[in-house]
Amino acid sequence: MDLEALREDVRRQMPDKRWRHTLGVAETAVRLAQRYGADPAKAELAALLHDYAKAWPVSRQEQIIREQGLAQDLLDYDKELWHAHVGAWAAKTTHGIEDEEVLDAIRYHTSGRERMTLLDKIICLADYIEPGRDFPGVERIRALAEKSLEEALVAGFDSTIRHLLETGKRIYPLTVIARNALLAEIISCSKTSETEASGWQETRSNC
Ligand code: DGI
Ligand code: FE
Ligand code: FE
Repeated sequence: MDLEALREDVRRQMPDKRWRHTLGVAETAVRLAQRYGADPAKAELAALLHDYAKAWPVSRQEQIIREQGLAQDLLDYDKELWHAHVGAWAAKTTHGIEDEEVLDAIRYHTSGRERMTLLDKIICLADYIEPGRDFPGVERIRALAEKSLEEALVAGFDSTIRHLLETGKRIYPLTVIARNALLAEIISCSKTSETEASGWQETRSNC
Protein backbone atom coordinates (compact mmCIF):
# COMPACT_ATOMS: atom_id res chain seq x y z
CA MET A 1 0.00 0.00 0.00
CA ASP A 2 1.23 3.47 -0.88
CA LEU A 3 1.34 5.40 2.41
CA GLU A 4 2.01 8.72 0.68
CA ALA A 5 -1.13 8.40 -1.47
CA LEU A 6 -3.11 7.43 1.62
CA ARG A 7 -1.82 10.47 3.50
CA GLU A 8 -2.81 12.75 0.62
CA ASP A 9 -6.29 11.24 0.49
CA VAL A 10 -6.77 11.61 4.26
CA ARG A 11 -5.62 15.19 4.03
CA ARG A 12 -8.22 15.91 1.34
CA GLN A 13 -11.05 14.74 3.62
CA MET A 14 -10.54 17.41 6.28
CA PRO A 15 -9.61 21.00 7.06
CA ASP A 16 -5.97 21.80 7.88
CA LYS A 17 -6.48 21.90 11.62
CA ARG A 18 -7.90 18.37 11.65
CA TRP A 19 -5.02 17.19 9.45
CA ARG A 20 -2.48 18.63 11.92
CA HIS A 21 -4.36 16.81 14.71
CA THR A 22 -4.16 13.60 12.66
CA LEU A 23 -0.38 13.99 12.25
CA GLY A 24 -0.09 14.61 16.00
CA VAL A 25 -2.05 11.43 16.74
CA ALA A 26 0.16 9.45 14.32
CA GLU A 27 3.38 10.71 15.91
CA THR A 28 2.07 10.01 19.42
CA ALA A 29 0.67 6.59 18.49
CA VAL A 30 4.02 5.49 17.02
CA ARG A 31 5.81 6.61 20.18
CA LEU A 32 3.30 4.77 22.43
CA ALA A 33 3.58 1.66 20.23
CA GLN A 34 7.37 1.66 20.67
CA ARG A 35 7.02 2.24 24.40
CA TYR A 36 4.37 -0.46 25.00
CA GLY A 37 5.35 -3.09 22.43
CA ALA A 38 2.72 -2.68 19.70
CA ASP A 39 3.40 -2.64 15.96
CA PRO A 40 4.36 0.97 15.08
CA ALA A 41 3.33 0.53 11.42
CA LYS A 42 -0.19 -0.53 12.43
CA ALA A 43 -0.34 2.30 14.96
CA GLU A 44 0.62 4.83 12.26
CA LEU A 45 -1.92 3.46 9.78
CA ALA A 46 -4.79 3.41 12.30
CA ALA A 47 -3.88 6.91 13.52
CA LEU A 48 -3.74 8.36 10.00
CA LEU A 49 -7.21 6.99 9.29
CA HIS A 50 -8.85 7.44 12.70
CA ASP A 51 -10.68 10.71 11.87
CA TYR A 52 -11.10 10.00 8.15
CA ALA A 53 -14.86 10.68 8.24
CA LYS A 54 -14.85 13.33 10.97
CA ALA A 55 -15.41 16.29 8.65
CA TRP A 56 -17.98 14.56 6.46
CA PRO A 57 -21.52 15.96 6.68
CA VAL A 58 -23.44 14.21 9.46
CA SER A 59 -26.22 13.41 7.00
CA ARG A 60 -23.72 11.37 4.96
CA GLN A 61 -22.44 9.67 8.09
CA GLU A 62 -25.98 8.81 9.16
CA GLN A 63 -26.80 7.42 5.73
CA ILE A 64 -23.73 5.16 5.78
CA ILE A 65 -24.58 3.91 9.29
CA ARG A 66 -28.08 3.02 8.12
CA GLU A 67 -27.30 1.61 4.69
CA GLN A 68 -24.14 -0.29 5.60
CA GLY A 69 -25.70 -1.80 8.72
CA LEU A 70 -23.13 -0.31 11.13
CA ALA A 71 -23.97 -0.16 14.87
CA GLN A 72 -27.51 1.28 14.74
CA ASP A 73 -27.53 2.19 18.45
CA LEU A 74 -25.06 4.98 17.63
CA LEU A 75 -27.93 6.93 16.10
CA ASP A 76 -29.47 7.40 19.57
CA TYR A 77 -26.28 9.03 20.89
CA ASP A 78 -24.11 12.05 20.16
CA LYS A 79 -23.22 12.55 16.49
CA GLU A 80 -19.57 12.95 17.51
CA LEU A 81 -19.48 9.19 17.98
CA TRP A 82 -20.46 8.35 14.43
CA HIS A 83 -17.28 9.22 12.53
CA ALA A 84 -15.31 6.43 14.20
CA HIS A 85 -17.51 3.64 12.80
CA VAL A 86 -17.93 5.38 9.46
CA GLY A 87 -14.14 5.87 9.32
CA ALA A 88 -13.51 2.14 9.83
CA TRP A 89 -16.00 1.35 7.08
CA ALA A 90 -14.26 3.86 4.75
CA ALA A 91 -10.80 2.48 5.59
CA LYS A 92 -11.99 -0.93 4.46
CA THR A 93 -13.96 0.07 1.40
CA THR A 94 -11.84 2.96 0.11
CA HIS A 95 -8.37 1.85 1.14
CA GLY A 96 -8.85 -1.90 1.16
CA ILE A 97 -7.66 -2.27 4.74
CA GLU A 98 -8.53 -5.78 5.89
CA ASP A 99 -6.55 -5.90 9.13
CA GLU A 100 -9.27 -6.21 11.78
CA GLU A 101 -6.93 -4.95 14.48
CA VAL A 102 -6.43 -1.69 12.59
CA LEU A 103 -10.13 -1.43 11.67
CA ASP A 104 -11.21 -2.01 15.30
CA ALA A 105 -8.77 0.61 16.59
CA ILE A 106 -10.37 3.14 14.21
CA ARG A 107 -13.93 1.94 14.98
CA TYR A 108 -13.56 2.19 18.76
CA HIS A 109 -11.22 5.19 19.04
CA THR A 110 -13.97 7.46 20.37
CA SER A 111 -16.15 5.20 22.50
CA GLY A 112 -13.64 2.60 23.64
CA ARG A 113 -15.03 -0.90 24.26
CA GLU A 114 -14.78 -3.85 26.60
CA ARG A 115 -11.49 -5.77 26.29
CA MET A 116 -9.66 -3.04 24.39
CA THR A 117 -6.65 -4.38 22.51
CA LEU A 118 -3.22 -2.80 22.90
CA LEU A 119 -3.72 -1.02 19.56
CA ASP A 120 -7.22 0.21 20.57
CA LYS A 121 -5.73 1.70 23.74
CA ILE A 122 -2.85 3.35 21.91
CA ILE A 123 -5.04 5.06 19.29
CA CYS A 124 -7.65 6.17 21.81
CA LEU A 125 -4.99 7.55 24.16
CA ALA A 126 -2.93 9.19 21.39
CA ASP A 127 -6.12 10.97 20.36
CA TYR A 128 -6.42 12.42 23.88
CA ILE A 129 -2.81 13.49 24.33
CA GLU A 130 -1.35 14.43 20.91
CA PRO A 131 0.72 17.64 21.15
CA GLY A 132 -2.06 19.87 19.75
CA ARG A 133 -4.55 18.91 22.47
CA ASP A 134 -5.19 21.53 25.10
CA PHE A 135 -8.01 20.81 27.53
CA PRO A 136 -8.09 20.99 31.32
CA GLY A 137 -6.36 17.90 32.70
CA VAL A 138 -4.47 16.93 29.55
CA GLU A 139 -1.07 17.31 31.28
CA ARG A 140 -2.09 14.79 33.92
CA ILE A 141 -3.18 12.30 31.25
CA ARG A 142 0.14 12.84 29.40
CA ALA A 143 2.05 12.11 32.61
CA LEU A 144 -0.04 8.99 33.31
CA ALA A 145 0.60 7.77 29.75
CA GLU A 146 4.29 7.36 30.62
CA LYS A 147 3.34 5.00 33.44
CA SER A 148 0.21 3.11 32.43
CA LEU A 149 -1.95 3.06 29.30
CA GLU A 150 -4.94 1.93 31.33
CA GLU A 151 -4.66 4.61 34.02
CA ALA A 152 -4.21 7.31 31.41
CA LEU A 153 -7.23 6.08 29.45
CA VAL A 154 -9.44 5.99 32.55
CA ALA A 155 -8.45 9.60 33.20
CA GLY A 156 -9.32 10.43 29.59
CA PHE A 157 -12.72 8.73 29.73
CA ASP A 158 -13.37 10.39 33.10
CA SER A 159 -12.84 13.81 31.58
CA THR A 160 -15.12 12.97 28.62
CA ILE A 161 -17.84 11.52 30.87
CA ARG A 162 -17.60 14.56 33.17
CA HIS A 163 -18.04 16.83 30.16
CA LEU A 164 -21.06 14.84 28.94
CA LEU A 165 -22.64 15.06 32.40
CA GLU A 166 -22.01 18.80 32.60
CA THR A 167 -23.54 19.42 29.19
CA GLY A 168 -26.54 17.16 29.85
CA LYS A 169 -25.69 14.70 27.08
CA ARG A 170 -26.27 10.95 27.04
CA ILE A 171 -23.31 8.67 27.61
CA TYR A 172 -22.85 5.88 25.06
CA PRO A 173 -22.95 2.67 27.18
CA LEU A 174 -19.77 1.28 25.58
CA THR A 175 -17.79 4.15 27.10
CA VAL A 176 -18.98 3.20 30.59
CA ILE A 177 -18.22 -0.45 29.84
CA ALA A 178 -14.75 0.47 28.55
CA ARG A 179 -13.95 2.52 31.65
CA ASN A 180 -15.12 -0.23 34.01
CA ALA A 181 -13.12 -2.85 32.13
CA LEU A 182 -9.96 -0.71 32.28
CA LEU A 183 -10.43 -0.21 36.03
CA ALA A 184 -10.78 -3.98 36.45
CA GLU A 185 -7.53 -4.46 34.50
CA ILE A 186 -5.76 -1.94 36.72
CA ILE A 187 -6.97 -3.70 39.88
CA SER A 188 -6.03 -7.16 38.62
CA CYS A 189 -2.59 -5.87 37.63
CA SER A 190 -1.94 -4.41 41.06
CA LYS A 191 -3.03 -7.73 42.65
CA THR A 192 -0.64 -9.57 40.33
CA SER A 193 2.27 -7.38 41.31
CA GLU A 194 1.45 -7.93 45.00
CA THR A 195 1.40 -11.70 44.36
CA GLU A 196 4.71 -11.49 42.51
CA ALA A 197 6.20 -9.49 45.35
CA SER A 198 5.23 -12.26 47.75
CA GLY A 199 6.99 -14.85 45.61
CA TRP A 200 4.23 -16.32 43.46
CA GLN A 201 4.86 -16.68 39.75
CA GLU A 202 1.54 -15.68 38.29
CA THR A 203 1.66 -13.79 35.03
CA ARG A 204 -1.03 -11.84 33.30
CA SER A 205 -0.38 -10.57 29.82
CA ASN A 206 -1.95 -7.16 30.38
CA CYS A 207 0.22 -6.08 33.29
O1 DGI B 1 -12.58 13.10 16.80
P1 DGI B 1 -11.82 13.81 17.88
O2 DGI B 1 -12.36 15.18 18.14
O3 DGI B 1 -10.35 13.85 17.63
O4 DGI B 1 -11.99 13.00 19.23
P2 DGI B 1 -12.94 11.75 19.58
O5 DGI B 1 -13.15 10.91 18.40
O6 DGI B 1 -12.36 11.09 20.79
O7 DGI B 1 -14.28 12.30 20.17
C1 DGI B 1 -15.18 13.15 19.71
C2 DGI B 1 -16.09 13.59 20.84
O8 DGI B 1 -17.13 12.65 21.08
C3 DGI B 1 -15.51 13.81 22.23
O9 DGI B 1 -15.13 15.15 22.38
C4 DGI B 1 -16.67 13.56 23.16
C5 DGI B 1 -17.78 13.13 22.23
N1 DGI B 1 -18.70 12.12 22.78
C6 DGI B 1 -20.05 12.27 22.77
N2 DGI B 1 -20.63 11.24 23.37
C7 DGI B 1 -19.64 10.42 23.78
C8 DGI B 1 -18.40 10.96 23.39
N3 DGI B 1 -17.24 10.37 23.67
C9 DGI B 1 -17.29 9.18 24.32
N4 DGI B 1 -16.13 8.55 24.61
N5 DGI B 1 -18.45 8.61 24.73
C10 DGI B 1 -19.66 9.18 24.50
O10 DGI B 1 -20.71 8.67 24.89
FE1 FE C 1 -12.25 11.04 16.40
FE1 FE D 1 -9.05 12.47 16.64
